[in-house]
Amino acid sequence: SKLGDMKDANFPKDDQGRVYHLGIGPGMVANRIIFVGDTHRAKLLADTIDGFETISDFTPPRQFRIITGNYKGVKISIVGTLMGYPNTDFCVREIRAVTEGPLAIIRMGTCGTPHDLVETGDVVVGRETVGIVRNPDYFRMTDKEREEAAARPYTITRSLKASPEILELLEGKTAAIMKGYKGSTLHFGVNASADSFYSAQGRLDSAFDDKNEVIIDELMERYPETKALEMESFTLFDLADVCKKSKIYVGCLAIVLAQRKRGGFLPHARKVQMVQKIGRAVAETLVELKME
Ligand code: R1P
Ligand code: URA
Repeated sequence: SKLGDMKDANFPKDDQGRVYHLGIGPGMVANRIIFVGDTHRAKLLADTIDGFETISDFTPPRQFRIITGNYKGVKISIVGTLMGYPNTDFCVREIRAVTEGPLAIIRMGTCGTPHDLVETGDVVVGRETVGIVRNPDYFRMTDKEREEAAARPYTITRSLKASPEILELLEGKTAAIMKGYKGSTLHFGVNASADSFYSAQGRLDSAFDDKNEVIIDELMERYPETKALEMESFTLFDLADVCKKSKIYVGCLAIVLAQRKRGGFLPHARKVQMVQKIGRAVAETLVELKME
């Protein structure tokens, strides 16, 4: 039924405890969750993970998507988070607000790669993730101010590790599925989440003075094992790390769409194929994960 009027300015909920943007209340999302940016990918996974039985499929007015189903006797939700840091923040916080006990969230995304040895169509499991954040002040500072503050146009953050319990399962499951597969290779490495698809990912755009010509080189110098460049996993790991309510286990993997060194973009049909291929690895990881 429709969301009611919001009651609380600090953390808005309606009289049934449903949160403002995701529109879910207690019991409307599982504690084991797959995050995807693209809401169509959420549906694709629900339809193609063999044995996944959909119980509910909900799209709130803000166009997130929450599909919940049974897989091997365990409740799993597939959440279409939309793109970027702020949307991920909505999803993690509003899901945390309507659930109790430990959560496990694995992001299954798409990405670009800044790494020579990674090709389009490959899969990258992120053992850790860093953020790349544009520094707006830099663009308005004088040279003297920049020097005094040692300011840079982009901040590359410290890295945050995936939960070892998820990583062990996810690496094993994806490796088993990809074994002997000719079309693409599985990689393990660092994931980097940028706050823009464009500036902070080093894309050049003559319409904007982005000062981002060297950002990819800086990233590779600091984290040479960076193999995936996307927009959400860092926020997920960051919030899990500071969550005080109960533990949030996190992991991430991504299908490589763009080869940023050599050029090239994966055709849509191949992307769909890869989603169908590796979805089961993520679902099985969530089912087998032992949460405290
Ligand atoms: C950009 O095109 C989007 O694709 C990637 C990025 O993280 C960003 O959200 O992931 P998804 O395909 O999961 O959305
Ligand atoms: N998603 C991203 O964030 N970047 C890419 O280059 C491709 C997909």
